[in-house]
Amino acid sequence: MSLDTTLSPNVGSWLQNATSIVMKLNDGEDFTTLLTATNGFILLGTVLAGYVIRLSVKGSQTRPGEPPLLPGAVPLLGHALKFGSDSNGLYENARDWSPNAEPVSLSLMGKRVYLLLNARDVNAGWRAKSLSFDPVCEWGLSTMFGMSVEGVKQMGTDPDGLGGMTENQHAFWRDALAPGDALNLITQRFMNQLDSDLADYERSVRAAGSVTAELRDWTRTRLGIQSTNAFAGKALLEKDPKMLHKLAIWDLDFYLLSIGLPKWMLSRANKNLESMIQTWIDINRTGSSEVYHPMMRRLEMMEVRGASEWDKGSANFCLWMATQANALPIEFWFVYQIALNKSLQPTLLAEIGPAFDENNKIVNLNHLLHNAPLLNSIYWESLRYTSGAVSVREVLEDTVINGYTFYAGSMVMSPMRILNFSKDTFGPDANDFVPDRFVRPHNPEKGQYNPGIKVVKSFGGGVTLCPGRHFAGNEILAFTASILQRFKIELVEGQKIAYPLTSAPVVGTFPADREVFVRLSPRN
Ligand code: HEM
Ligand SMILES: *[C@@H]1O[C@H](CO)[C@@H](O)[C@H](O)[C@H]1NC(C)=O
Ligand SMILES: *[C@@H]1O[C@H](CO)[C@@H](O)[C@H](O)[C@H]1NC(C)=O
Ligand SMILES: CC(=O)N[C@H]1CO[C@H](CO)[C@@H](O)[C@@H]1O
Repeated sequence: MSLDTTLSPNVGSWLQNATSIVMKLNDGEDFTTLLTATNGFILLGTVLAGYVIRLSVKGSQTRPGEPPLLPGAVPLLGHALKFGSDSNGLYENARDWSPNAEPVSLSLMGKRVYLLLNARDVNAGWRAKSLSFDPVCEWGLSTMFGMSVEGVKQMGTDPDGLGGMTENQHAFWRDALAPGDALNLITQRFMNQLDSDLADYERSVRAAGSVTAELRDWTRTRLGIQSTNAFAGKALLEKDPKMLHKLAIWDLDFYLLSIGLPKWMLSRANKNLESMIQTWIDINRTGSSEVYHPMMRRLEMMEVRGASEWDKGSANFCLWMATQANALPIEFWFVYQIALNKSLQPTLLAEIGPAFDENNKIVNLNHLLHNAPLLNSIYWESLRYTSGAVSVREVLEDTVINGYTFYAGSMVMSPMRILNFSKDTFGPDANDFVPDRFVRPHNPEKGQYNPGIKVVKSFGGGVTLCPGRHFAGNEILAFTASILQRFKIELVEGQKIAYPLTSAPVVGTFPADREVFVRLSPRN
C-alpha cells in the first residue's frame, strides 16, 4: 500500500488539499497563513510539512510499469498549480508531450493521477470494473450537493434488494430516460411548457418591437424555466422564482465547495446551496404531485434507507442540477453560433419549417431530429467545441491498461476535450467551429473530415454515459428551432467574437469568455 493512499483515503481530501493551496496562491496571498487556513491534513504547522515533502518526492517517482510522469512537477505541489489554474491546459500539455497520446502520470500534492488521452485507452478505462465512479460520486454528494455524510452512507445500504443507490443510479436513470415511453413522457412535459411560454414571450417582443438581451442570461432563463417546469412542475419556480439565478451562482461556487475550503470562507456558497435544497423540501411538503415521478421514486428508495428530509432534498437538487448544468450553456453556444454566421439562417429556416403548424407550434419533433441535417450538425459541433467534461474514476485494484499499471488508490481522468479536438479524427480544422462539419462530405485528401457524431464524446461514456442525452437533444433542438422560427436573431454590432473560456472550472461545458448581446425581433 502506498503512502499517499494511507494519507488521503478518498478523493475529497486530495483534491481539497491540492487545490485549496493553489487557489490561494493564485490570489497572491501569503503561503503560510493560507496553509493554516485550510482544513484536512494540510492544517500543517511544520511537522506535517516534512511529511508532505516526502510525499511529493514519492509523487515524483514512478512505480514499476506506471505511465511516465509529465515533466514540470514542482516540489510539494506536483502539477497542482497548473491543474488549479488551467486544468484543460495541463491535459493539452500532457497530450502534446506523450508520443501517440499514451497514458501520462500526474502528481497532485503527492496523489497520483493518470490521464487517458486516446480513444482506445479511454474506452478501456470505461470498461475496467476495477475503476469506479462510486467513490467520486459519494464524495461529490456531500461536498457539492450538501448531503450529510450519514445520508451518503444510508444511500449505500441495501434494505430492499435494489442495491446501493450510488451503484444503481446508472441503470435507474438510463431506464427512466430511455427512448420510448419514458423519454416521450418527459419530452411531452417539456413541449407542453415550451409552446405556451414562447407564444407569451413572442407577444411581449411584438409589443416592444424588439428585445435586446445578454444571451447567456436569456438562454438560462427561457430554456431553464421550461425544463425546470418539466422536471419539477411549476411549483418549484413559483415557490422561489430566483432558483435559476441561484443555480447560476452554484455554478460559480461548486468548485470552491469541492476543494473543501473552511466553512467560514464558504458562507455565500453554503447559504445559496442550502436555500435551494430547502425549496426542494418545501415543494415536496406541500404534497405537490407534479414532480417528475422517477425523482419521487428515488426519494422513496432513500426513505426506505432511512434518509432524512434534508438529504432527500439534496438528492433532488443534485438531479435537477444535472438537467440544467450542461443543457443551458450548450443552448447558449448553439444560438450564438447561428447568430454569428448569418449565412446559416436561410438553410435552417427551410429545414425546420415543416415541423411547425401555422401558429409556430411544433407538431413534428421527429422532423427536427431526423430531417434537419444542418441544425443537427450545429448542435453536435456545439457539443464538441465547448465540452469540458472529464470522466473521473478511482482505481480500486491495480489495473493494467495499454500495458501500463494503474495502482490502487490513484485517480484516472479522461478529458473528453482531448478526443474531441483530435486532428487525426477531425482534420486540420479541428480547432475551428465548423457549422456543417457533420453534413459535409468526408474528403481527407482535401483536408475535409466528417467523422460522424459518434466520435463526439461530450456525454461521457461507460457506466456514467449521460442518460439525459436523448432528452437533451429533444429539448435543445426543439427550443432552438422554435426561437428561430419565431424570431430574427442578430448580434448587436461591434462585439468581439466569444470563445470558450477553457480555463474555467466547469461541470461539463465551458462558458463564453465574454458577454454576448443579441437582438430578437419577430419574424415577418
Ligand atoms: C447537452 C446537455 C448535456 C450534456 C453535455 C451532458 C453531459 C453529461 C456528462 C459528461 C456526464 C458524466 C459522464 C461521465 O462521467 O462519464 C453526465 C451525467 C449525467 N447526466 Fe448529463 N448532460 C446533458 C444533459 C442532461 C440532461 C438534460 C439530463 C437529465 C434529463 C442529464 C442527466 C444526467 C445524469 C443523471 C447523469 C449521471 C449519470 C450517472 O452517473 O450514471 N444530463 N451528463
Ligand atoms: C416527499 O414526498 C414523498 C411522498 O409523499 C415522501 O415519500 C418523501 O419522503 C418526501 N421527501 C421529502 C424530501 O420530504
Ligand atoms: C458559415 O458557415 C458556412 C457553412 O458551414 C461556412 O462555409 C462558412 O465558412 C461560415 N462562415 C464563417 C464566417 O464562419
Ligand atoms: C488522439 C485520439 O485520441 N484520437 C481519437 C479521437 O477519437 C476517435 C474516435 O473516438 C479515435 O478513433 C481517435 O483515435
